[in-house]
Amino acid sequence: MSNYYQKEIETASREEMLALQNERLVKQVQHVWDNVSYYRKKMEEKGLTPADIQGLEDLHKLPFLSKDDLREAYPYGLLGAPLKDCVRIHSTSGTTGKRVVAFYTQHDVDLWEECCARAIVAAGGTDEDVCQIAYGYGLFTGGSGMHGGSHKVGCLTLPMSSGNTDRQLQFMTDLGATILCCTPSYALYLAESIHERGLRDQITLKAGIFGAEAWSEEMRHEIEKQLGIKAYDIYGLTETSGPGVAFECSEQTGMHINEDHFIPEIIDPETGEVLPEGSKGELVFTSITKEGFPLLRYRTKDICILTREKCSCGRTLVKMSKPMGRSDDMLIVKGVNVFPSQIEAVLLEQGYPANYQIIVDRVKHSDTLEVQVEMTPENFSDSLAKINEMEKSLIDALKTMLGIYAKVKLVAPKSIARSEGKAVRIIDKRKI
Ligand code: DLL
Repeated sequence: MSNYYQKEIETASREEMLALQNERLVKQVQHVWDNVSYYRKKMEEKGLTPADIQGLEDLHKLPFLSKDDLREAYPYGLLGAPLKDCVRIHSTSGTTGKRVVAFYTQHDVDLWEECCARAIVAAGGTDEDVCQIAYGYGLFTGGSGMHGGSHKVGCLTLPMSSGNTDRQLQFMTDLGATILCCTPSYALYLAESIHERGLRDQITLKAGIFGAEAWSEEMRHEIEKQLGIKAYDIYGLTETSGPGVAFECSEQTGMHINEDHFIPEIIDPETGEVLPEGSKGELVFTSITKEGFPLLRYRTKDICILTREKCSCGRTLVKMSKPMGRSDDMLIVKGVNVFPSQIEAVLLEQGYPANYQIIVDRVKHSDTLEVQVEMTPENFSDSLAKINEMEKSLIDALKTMLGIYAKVKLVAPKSIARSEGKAVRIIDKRKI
């Protein structure tokens, strides 16, 4: 199968998509009511039965689900299909509390892989391509999801998993990989390693599909420049299947949401009120085709904007902006909301590499914010006076962006630990 572009769905008219969503939503609510007692109880508490949900106009009546619900219902409380019909689990990489475990029937796996296939095709992938999957395999969804998508498109799939950079580069060059799938931070690390080893002219990559963590436009330009590719964003979360909930097309102005499987809403994170299209708020998803783990109105905590402008690629699927941070990852420093993505944008704009760490602490009842960023090898040999000047200029730019003072420390190249998966950017000592 060389063309996995599902034209009828991806270019459906608004009326066609609404009709499909209405039909699937009504069925899904009944499925959940019949099979998921945890959610049925939540509906009953609001005096709701499936008869109250006749279509999208009733969606707002349904109760939300949050990560806390998932933890409370751990492990089987939100299972929507008999265990004998489930064929796989995946789990979040969360470091605190109970993990979140999501279940998949074979049908769920098939639909998920189709979503990932759409992302690969949107990035120009065909059955002629060699697709290197350098997302982690295992409990994390990145590796398996993109692997399945790559198979569906008919690419030659290199199931590398993350890490072992020497081996990654050997296969990339020997087998002529054309598409790279990994986290953006690992893509930059690979790019750095390619330059160090003088392999740039042996690289045949044309595209990369990067996601699982926040990355700025500036980081995109950096990756594109260093690897000579087009870098596409991809979004998803374990709770809704994994990568492929939304993906970027050639226009690179936001990610098309696979609306035939996921109904998105934007809500005010404080009040839960549904906001009109174009507003910035928390993204909520209702999965309308899932059997094993059918979450209704799941609060992602990701802050973004939905837009329905005409896209030059021809797809009519609604677009989400790059997440502008998470409402729960959002740092509150001296009462000010700080998103790591704002800091990253300033650093890259000023020509620093995307290797940085944000350290928050509390000294004498007052919050402190420190940004450590690596110097480029060229700057490393600069005089102390020049380095002081550079730090001062960064402090000013951060103050303009954030509205508060952040101490800046320029550190030696390669002194901040590299990640093979999601980068660890924040050290909040106030929580330790
Ligand atoms: O990160 C699934 C995934 C794998 C997506 C590979 C894309 C590529 P989780 O580990 O459950 O699942 O983490 C989900 O990661 O709520 C966002 O906060 C963040 N995230 C995912 N994709 C992006 C992205 C996978 N493109 C959480 N940009 C989500 C920014 C992202 N943040």
